Amino acid sequence: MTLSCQDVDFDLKIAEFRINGYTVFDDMIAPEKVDAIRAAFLPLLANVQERETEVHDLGERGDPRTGMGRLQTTNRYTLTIPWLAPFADPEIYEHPVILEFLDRLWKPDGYILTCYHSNTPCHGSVFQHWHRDTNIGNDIPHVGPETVPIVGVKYPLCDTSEQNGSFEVLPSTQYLALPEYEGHYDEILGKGHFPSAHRLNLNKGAMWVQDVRTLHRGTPNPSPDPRPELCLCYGRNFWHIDQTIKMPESSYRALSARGKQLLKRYRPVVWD
Ligand SMILES: O=C(O)CCC(=O)C(=O)O
Ligand SMILES: [Fe+2]
Repeated sequence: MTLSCQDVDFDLKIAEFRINGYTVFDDMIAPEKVDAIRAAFLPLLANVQERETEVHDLGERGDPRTGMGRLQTTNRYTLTIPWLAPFADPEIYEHPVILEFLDRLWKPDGYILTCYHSNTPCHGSVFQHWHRDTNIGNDIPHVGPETVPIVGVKYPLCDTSEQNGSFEVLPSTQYLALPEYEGHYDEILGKGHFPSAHRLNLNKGAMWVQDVRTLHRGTPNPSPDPRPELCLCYGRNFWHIDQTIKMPESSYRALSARGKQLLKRYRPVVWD
């Protein structure tokens, strides 16, 4: 059985999110569904791995249906996820628990879906730099807005642990906005005592919500298998982000009313 809204103390989850800068929901997606998504994802990853042998600044390349992505750092890939089955599943992007959480964090219908991508450390990957997924500390120095306007809703396609490169987070750093620290966290965290650094060891089927400001890093994956995690980005209507989900107009027309509202800023493409 997967989690439903009646099982969740949303006030508590909002408090976790506001205090820690992320919150985890277990048992959100049936394991068989995650396995089917993993099976469809691995060939896309293999194509990107074969083509993208060097780290470069040219952005992601390729067709999302067969593998659009790039080598981000040593043995670590980012891919755009195609808006197609089994990835584009309303049981996931319209998950009632996620939408209820976002409705309470922001307001109902006050946000849209802006991107669908993935992060995958493979065998031999190394630590990323400590970073945020936004430049807010530099763009708006000394100001930590109370409510972040964009979040990543992520789900791993396997259990994650120290053995396969689980995500590492420094909780409660989402309000820290001192420009003189930005770009220097590796040095500071490497030298000092920061015992709150925490590995997000997740169960397959979990989904979690990340405040994009919270400091974090990817970690080495010493295992033979890739550790994929897919990320749906949700943002408030007023927040500009230079990313859109692409799909044919016919796919958009087939969405539910809520799906149409969430994806209203999609970019139409012709997929023969
Ligand atoms: O998924 C991970 O291990 C971390 C990826 C990440 O934080 C990023 O690429 O921005
Ligand atoms: Fe990141």
